[in-house]
Amino acid sequence: MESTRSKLIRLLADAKESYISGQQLSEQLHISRTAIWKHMKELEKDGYVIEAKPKTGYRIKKFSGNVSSNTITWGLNTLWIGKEIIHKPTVTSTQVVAHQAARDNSPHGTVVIADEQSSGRGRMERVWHSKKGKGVWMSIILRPNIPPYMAPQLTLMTATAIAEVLDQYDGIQPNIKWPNDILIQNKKVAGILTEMQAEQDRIQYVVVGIGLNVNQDNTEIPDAIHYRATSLKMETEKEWPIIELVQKILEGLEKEYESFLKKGFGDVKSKWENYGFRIGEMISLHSGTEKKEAVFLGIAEDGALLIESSKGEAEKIYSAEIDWFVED
Ligand code: BTX
Repeated sequence: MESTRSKLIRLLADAKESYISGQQLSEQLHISRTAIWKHMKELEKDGYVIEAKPKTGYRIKKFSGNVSSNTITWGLNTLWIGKEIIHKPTVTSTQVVAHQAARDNSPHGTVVIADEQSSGRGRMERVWHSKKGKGVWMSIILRPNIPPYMAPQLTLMTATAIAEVLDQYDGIQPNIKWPNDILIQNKKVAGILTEMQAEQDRIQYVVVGIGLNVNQDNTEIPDAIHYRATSLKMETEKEWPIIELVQKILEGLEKEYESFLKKGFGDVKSKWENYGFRIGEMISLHSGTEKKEAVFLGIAEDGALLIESSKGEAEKIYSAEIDWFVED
């Protein structure tokens, strides 16, 4: 159900430059004019600029670009993801906060989001640079009723959902580099880190961390990763709306998750393969001292990487260093 606050924003947004009277708003939202006025004050606290003209009405002069649990909630069209949002200006890592929240029984779909991370992390304790106000740095708590061995499929599902969101925008053609990097023009724009707390045959919870570079300029990407990282702004030379991106990612993720539970991984697999980086091309793999080159065929039903073996058959690869012909 759309909240009164979301409806209010929608009515103001639909009116564009014109004013809507307090009377009209109160009739449409079935609340008093004093209540309308209180809602306007709350909107201002969250960064909206509202103009109130006596005897005429209200209009929005500027939408809020400030990330807060309110600004994400208003206009968020989901059933269960993001019904609880924990927003912090600065954290060490949203993963750390989300693990604690999960241990404290935060519900399935809880979102932890920060403006800045001082120790954002990638896989294998690598660093994830998370500049203040320049990207989406968030973690989502999931409590799926699936066996632990299927958890890696959630990473592939998340990557697919993000690629599909980015694909909606003009001028952006995302790829997914197995298993979980989102690339634009061969450079990493987003990463996903899935961490799980499980017993042998039961998942207690999963924390899916998403880092998406949005509004960094060239100079705001550290030198060491300059040649292999990018942001949406660097690709398009314009500022991007972080709140809208967060909302679209959460909405896309909810849809993908529901479909994954109902229909299984097959659907995710084919969507993932639509974006798969270098599918059909030669890649080179190293495992221990063994090194081989093979054609990358796609992903298997269980999420493993599929290559063409020397006998011409499909072979599953679960762990190997892969040289994608771009720096990893
Ligand atoms: P990864 O291990 O695949 O990628 C980490 C590597 O990516 C680093 O070693 C570095 O080379 C490069 N890198 C670091 N920062 C960036 C960046 N901002 N853009 C592009 N490349 C970068 C990928 O790990 C998973 C990242 C998940 C990040 C999210 S943010 C919210 C959540 N909280 C948290 O601490 N991590 C997750």
